[in-house]
Parts: sequence; structure tokens; C-alpha cells
Amino acid sequence: MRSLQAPVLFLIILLNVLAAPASAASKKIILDTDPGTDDAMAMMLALHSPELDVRAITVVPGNVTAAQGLDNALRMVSLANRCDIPVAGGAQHPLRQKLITAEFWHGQNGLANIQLPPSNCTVDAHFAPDLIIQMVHASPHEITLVPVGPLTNIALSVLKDPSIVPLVKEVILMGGSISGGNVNAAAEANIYNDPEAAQIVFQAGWPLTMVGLDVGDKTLLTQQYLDQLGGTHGPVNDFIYRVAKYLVDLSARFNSPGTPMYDPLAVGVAIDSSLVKAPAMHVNVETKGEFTRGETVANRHGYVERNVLHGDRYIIEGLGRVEPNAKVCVEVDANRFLQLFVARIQGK
Ligand SMILES: [Ca+2]
Repeated sequence: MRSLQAPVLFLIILLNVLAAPASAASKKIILDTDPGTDDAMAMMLALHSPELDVRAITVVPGNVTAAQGLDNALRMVSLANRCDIPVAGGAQHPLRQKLITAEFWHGQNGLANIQLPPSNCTVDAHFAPDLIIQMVHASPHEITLVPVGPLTNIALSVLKDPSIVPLVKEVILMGGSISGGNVNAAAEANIYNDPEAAQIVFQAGWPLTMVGLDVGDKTLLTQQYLDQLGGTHGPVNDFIYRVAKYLVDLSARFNSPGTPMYDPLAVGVAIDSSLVKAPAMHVNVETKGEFTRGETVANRHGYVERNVLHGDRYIIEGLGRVEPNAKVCVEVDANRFLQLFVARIQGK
């Protein structure tokens, strides 16, 4: 009988695993967002991907004001019929500068001027950073933070309770660039909107993946993918089609064949990290700089020269090692990601 015990036990465990709901094995995420057109696509990708278990949506000001963003988030979770997910408002402005909103790119309401029906969902009463802190402590080492807006809420969480840092599984953020910006020559918008917050998040000491502007620019949703979305229907499908069409038309005005999927790609990396190549680097956020405030400055080589003062000059005496603090996405399998996005939205 003894010889049968192990295989029987294995079979029982296997059957239990197979019978468990898909969500038991999925990755718990908190999506921190400034919705936002590409935020809308990111949110709907997250809500319709079985690999992810969206535990909360926290709203940060950025593309739109905090109040508009919260209203947008509530309408979208209602459209997706997911009032079970807490939606919480957080910071009202960046840590140390005035807010810069982007209706110019996202439409007057931030959602491509599409009027969604009023939400059936109610706002969670927590302050977003408090909700993040509470959820991380409730599920230690299990929560992945996916910030796709300015990093104000995440920085406030760390400032308020640094003990969450080793308890967060990982951070996968959309922001930054190691080859030029979109706000200006140097800075990407999410980081530029709150450089002090971004520096806190990059230096916190948790596993961090940066899904930046330059890799997002390689994921263009073109007319071909738009046509795929237009061929199927459903409340979410039709909403995302209209958002994507708005963005594709906007891109055409700037001579681009498609719209970059910045925020959705961060969610894509949370779903499947094999979509990107992301070497480890040390990244600092420039918080001063005459031309470079808000730039993510990445050390590709892992060292700096060690200069030692001798009399009236410095002499290079060797190299000092620099430890990486981020995986920086540099390549992406764009077609595989875009097909994943379309497949998850179609018919929803
Ligand atoms: Ca965003």
C-alpha cells in the first residue's frame, strides 16, 4: 500500500489544482492610472485577461484632473460590469509642481470625447495610497503594482509606509525613455509630470520594470488591427474601437501609421514578460537639469569612473560598480502583443 500512497496523493493534488478557479493562479495587480485614452485600453486589457486579477484601480492626476480621472475610471469599470473592483482616488496634484493635463491628446474628457453612460459603481472611500498600503500588507509578496500615469500615488505610498517596499512583488510601470522624450527633447510625460515622485519609485529598492516611451513607440496599433476590432462587437469592444479610432486618426495627423500602445504594453508585460527584452540598468530621474528635468538617465554599462582628488586635479583611479535598479524594456514583439490585445478585447 505504501507504494500507492505517493501517486494517489499526487493525483489528488493535481485534481485540486485543475479544479481551482483560474483567478487562484493569476497575478494580483493594482492598476494606478490617469485615464486617459491609452489608459482606457490598458484597463480593458487588464480586466479581460485571465492571467491578471485586478485587485484595485487607483486614480492619479495626469492626462486629466483627479476628479475627471476618477469619473472616467468609474464609468469604465461599470461598462466592463466590474463594480466588484475598488476604484479609489488619490493625490490631487504632483508632489512639488503644478499639474499638466493633456486634453490636447486625449480629448476634453480624456476619453476621446466619448460619453460613456453614468457609472453604476461607487467610489472606494480610501485614499489611493492608503488602499495600496493596506492591500500590500494583506497579500505580502503577491501584489504587482502597474502604474501607467505619473508616479505620485506610488511615491506617496512609499513615503507613508516604506515597509511595503519588500512586500510588493514587483512594479511594472509605463514611463520614461532612454532615447529622448515626448514632452521635450529629454522627458517622457508621466515622469515629467512628477519627477520627484518618479525618483522615489525608481530608488525604492523593489523589482521594477520600466516600459518606456521608446519601446511603446514600437507598438503601433494601425488600421489593420483597428479593422479587426471593428469586425466584432460588444460594449467594451465598441468603446475600445472608438478610442482606438480616435487615436489612429490623431496619429495620421502627425504622419504616423498608427497609435503607440504605451499603457497597454505595461499591462502586456504584466501578462507575459516574454513580450519584451529588458536588460538591467541603473536608472535615475533627473529632478534638476536645465534641459533635462524629468529625464530617466540610465547607466547601460554598470559602472562609473572613480575620480580621486590629487592636489589641484582629479585622477581616474578605476571604476566603481553601479547596481541595477530596473529592467528597462528595449525590444518588443509588437505583433504578438497587438494580436494579444485585439484577441482580449474582441467580442467583450
Ligand atoms: Ca496613462
